[in-house]
Amino acid sequence: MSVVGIDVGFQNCYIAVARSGGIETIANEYSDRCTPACISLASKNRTIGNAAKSQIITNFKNTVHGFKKFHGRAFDDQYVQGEKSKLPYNLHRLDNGSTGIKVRYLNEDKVFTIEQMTAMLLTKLKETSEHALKKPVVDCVISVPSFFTDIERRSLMDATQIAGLNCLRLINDTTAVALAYGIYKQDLPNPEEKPRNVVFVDIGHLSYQVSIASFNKGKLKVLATAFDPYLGGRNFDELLVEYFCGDFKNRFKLNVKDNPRALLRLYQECEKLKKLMSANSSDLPLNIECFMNDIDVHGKMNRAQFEEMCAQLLMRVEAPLKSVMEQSSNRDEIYAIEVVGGATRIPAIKERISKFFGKDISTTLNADEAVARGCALQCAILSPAFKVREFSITDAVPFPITLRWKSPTDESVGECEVYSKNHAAPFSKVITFHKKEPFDLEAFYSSPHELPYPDSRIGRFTIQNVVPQPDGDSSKVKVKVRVNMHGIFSVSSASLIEKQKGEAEDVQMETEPTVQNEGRPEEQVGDTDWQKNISFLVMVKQTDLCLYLFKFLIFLKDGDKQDQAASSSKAKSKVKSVDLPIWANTTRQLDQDVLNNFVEYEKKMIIQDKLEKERNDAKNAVEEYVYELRDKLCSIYERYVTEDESNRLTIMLEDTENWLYEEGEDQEKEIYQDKLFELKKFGEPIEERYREHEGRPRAFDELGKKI
Ligand code: ATP
Ligand code: K
Ligand code: MG
Repeated sequence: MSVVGIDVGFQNCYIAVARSGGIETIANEYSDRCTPACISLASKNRTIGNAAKSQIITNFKNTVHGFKKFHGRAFDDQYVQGEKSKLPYNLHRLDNGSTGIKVRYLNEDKVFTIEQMTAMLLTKLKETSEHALKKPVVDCVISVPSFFTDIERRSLMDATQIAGLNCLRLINDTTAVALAYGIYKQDLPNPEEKPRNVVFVDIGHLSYQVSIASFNKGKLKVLATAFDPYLGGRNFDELLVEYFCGDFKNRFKLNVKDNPRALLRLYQECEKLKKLMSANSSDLPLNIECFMNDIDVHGKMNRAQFEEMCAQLLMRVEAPLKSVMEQSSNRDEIYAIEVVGGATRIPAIKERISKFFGKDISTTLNADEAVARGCALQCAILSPAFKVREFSITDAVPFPITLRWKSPTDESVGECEVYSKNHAAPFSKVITFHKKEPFDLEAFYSSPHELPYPDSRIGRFTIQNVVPQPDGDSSKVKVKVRVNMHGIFSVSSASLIEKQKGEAEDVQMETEPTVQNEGRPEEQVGDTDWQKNISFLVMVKQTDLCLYLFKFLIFLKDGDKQDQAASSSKAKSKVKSVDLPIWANTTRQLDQDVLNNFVEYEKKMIIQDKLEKERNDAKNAVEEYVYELRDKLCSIYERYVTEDESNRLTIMLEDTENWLYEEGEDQEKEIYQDKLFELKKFGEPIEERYREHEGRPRAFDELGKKI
């Protein structure tokens, strides 16, 4: 099994793999460890990563980037609509209302879903890791912003499936960083000692995330997270672009915003300038030749000016820090503040963070690669094939989750917050209901004001086949809910407890039920140790009408908690449990057949890219052979060809060259292969003669030496 960690950034992706030597960040075919999150579609193929990035300006309508945050979003979503006007490519409303991307591909108009776009990117990253590891890559761990909601996570999981990856865990960016920080630390406090609290800050191109985690030997626990989903490096680029658009309008009378190509170029130059300003506080130039209407433009900026310009943005650095501290312990107990992410290189950002804590920040982690490394470490931990130091990771639920239930026959409604904010995750709970008929459970995020997503619904789950007991009493129905390894909520199983004669009223420890899910089967990784330790708590709740008494038990299954009650009752009671089917309707998840089609289509595109590459290689081989033979004919082969032969061949080479520019420009692979074969029929005998002659004196010399 492969051990691969992938950081899918808004702008930059990184891959880390486990090899015998340890965790290693790997480079792509351009010897670049960063693969841009960029895809360019064309008439014969698609290019992904660095090659696509170089198409941003030339093929701007079909070069897609900056789409990560569209995952799980409706076309009408405010964020999507806000981005739409800024993007050089077209967005499109899909039939189900979600966001699609419209491009020209294989000479046709084509709309791709966001899942498909991310899958393309993942295909590229998969290939890069396969090349490095020299074996197929399927298993991996992928990073995700900690504030991604259920829908966004499900959408990203769909993308991994389209790319043929088996994502063992979607791990939160800052949790991956915490793992990369903690796993090698030799001096962490012992389990019984006071933990070490560390703040992790990651500011990327789009988003700003912060978390606080506590460490003891062999474990980390995320205490709290906070974020500004729309504060990152690109906000700073945008301000610079705004400034220079105004500047160029005044001084050169140019309307940059009317010209997409010029605007994209300006973005690139402003980003470069921003990076330079991080290292240099003096005046720096911004020059672009032939910018628009054949005009060369030039401008300048220095750090002080830049910081003044960005005052509003810089003010936003504090809020997430404040939030994360308010949610957890006080600030004297912070051992270190570790910062990663490209935008934390901006000196003013570092200053703000440091000032907030009254403490120097530390940059011991690789700002670009820490997330990917953490992902690879998590993958190694999950992999049976790899031996890693024992390290347990407890993440936190970012937004509280509530369950609401309704009975179809009576009017009774009840609800319960099953996961509070910062509740440990992954985590399962079992809720026991007393019911006579099937019922619905509705899951939703219960504090919409803090949700960086417009819809608080998670899904509706119908517990089917519920029947009364033979004596007409309500049946005891146990429903297991879960926030899984990916931070995704699900009602994972339900069972009906049948009364037997002589039943004790005690609660049973349930056997692991089989899940009948109308959606996709979930992953089967980890959390088995929960079954060992169970504790429970009983809650009683009355409906408004006081007609029904709902009794439900919540079992908190937690590795940290001990339970005697459940296990001791097991021996006494005689009950039979029947698994119940669950009909799950989670919002905006791809249907299985749609997903299957995407899987097939992705495979087709991979083959198409491969064929196109082979075709191009075959064409290049002809071209190279023409140049090589022509070159040799008037140098090393000269002595071995007659004038007549040489003339004939020269004409042939010239014809081939012309052909390559005309009708041979765009042919099938086989045509190029035939062409090369034809040329070689003439070229190779000459090559042979040359070798024979060249070889002779040397062979003679060798013979001489031996004698
Ligand atoms: P996100 O985490 O939001 O999904 P990402 O992971 O793709 O995005 P990073 O690679 O962490 O983002 O950071 C990219 C950002 O960092 C860009 O805005 C880039 O311009 C900025 N950046 C990189 N180096 C520097 C630097 N030296 N000075 C200022 N900004 C920098
Ligand atoms: K990144
Ligand atoms: Mg990032």
